[in-house]
Amino acid sequence: MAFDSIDRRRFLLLAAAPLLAAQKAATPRAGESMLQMNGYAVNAETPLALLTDYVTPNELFFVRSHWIPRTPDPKKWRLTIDGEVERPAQLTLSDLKKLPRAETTCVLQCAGNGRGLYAPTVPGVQWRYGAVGNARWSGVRVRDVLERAGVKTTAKHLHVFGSDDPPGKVPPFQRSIEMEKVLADGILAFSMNGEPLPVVHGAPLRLIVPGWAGDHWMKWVVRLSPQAESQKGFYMETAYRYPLTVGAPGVAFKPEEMSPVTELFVKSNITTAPKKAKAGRAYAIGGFAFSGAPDIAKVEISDDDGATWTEATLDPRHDPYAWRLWSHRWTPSREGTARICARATDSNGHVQPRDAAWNQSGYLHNSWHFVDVEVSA
Ligand SMILES: Nc1nc2c(c(=O)[nH]1)N[C@H]1C(S)=C(S)[C@@H](COP(=O)(O)O)O[C@H]1N2
Ligand SMILES: [Mo]
Repeated sequence: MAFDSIDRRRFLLLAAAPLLAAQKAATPRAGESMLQMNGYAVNAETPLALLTDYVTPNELFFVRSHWIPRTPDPKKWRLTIDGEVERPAQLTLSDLKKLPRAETTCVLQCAGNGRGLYAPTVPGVQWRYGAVGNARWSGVRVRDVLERAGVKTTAKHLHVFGSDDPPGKVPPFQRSIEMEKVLADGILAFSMNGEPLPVVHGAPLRLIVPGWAGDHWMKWVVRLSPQAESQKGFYMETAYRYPLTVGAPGVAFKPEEMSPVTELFVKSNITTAPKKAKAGRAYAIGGFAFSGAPDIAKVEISDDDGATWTEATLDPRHDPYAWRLWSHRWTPSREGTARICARATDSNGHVQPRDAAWNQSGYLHNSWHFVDVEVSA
């Protein structure tokens, strides 16, 4: 799409304008008080038409925060390491920067991306397509930080704490992640796309978990605590769980019939397609595909509801767990409404399903993405 970066910024500002107006209108008069409905979190998704770059620019990257971030003061900020370690520590950012640098380009997708597309409707932020982006994250390996503290073999789960502080009795966003995954792939990032990590994305330090859903990617990290058991609480035992078996739409499972959301499901979206076309002419179609597997094997396009498929061309740029851009020259054959759809297959052989399995929290939506084009003679 032909947006330059100034247009993109303006676009986002315009998108935020109704929010600001609503805040103004809600200014309480003397004697009145507001009811706090949530933590005034900022949640913003990116329009699909802007997700055409291999690396999503920082100012276009979606934001999902449960509560008002209580942003750490970078001067006073310390990373506390305690729990199952020989040498508990308090590290400054410059201590961390003395460790070997680690960098990865990979997808961050909110587990709830696409929740708004499920029927029956599921409560929660009604994300459609854009709670996803691909960025170059740079920092230090979790493994290096924990080995320096002498992590014990008794530790099986890394408890991760951010500095955000929910109001009243609302449960804190506290999580843990299997030691095996976080030691293999986890990065503590202080830089995003070559710039210091922006505050909304977790400055001074956030966790990167390549291939896994966004709820594991703790922002504003202040404490890491390796433990024998997983963390308890609402965000481990109730939220971010996915059914062990496919259920009927609209029917809820019990928490013990579900397990934590981890790896992303294989998925592709169309970001570029004409709105109108003429039969017999060729048009550029494009999009991205990603998965919880490190690579995308192929992306196929259909304009006959999946009866026949043609392979799209994969862009040469790729990194493990990054998204893969794809493009395709599509020639509509007859007039009328054409419905184009894309289907991705990953390096583990998982094929994107026609319909995502309905689940009560609306996680990991990955149905085929259909786009309509009006074709004239
Ligand atoms: N401390 C903290 N970390 C957090 C969250 C949060 O609310 N608090 N939200 C998580 C969720 S659900 C997602 S999808 C990602 C979103 O990261 P982003 O805002 O940088 O896109 O951050 C994760 N890390
Ligand atoms: Mo999320």
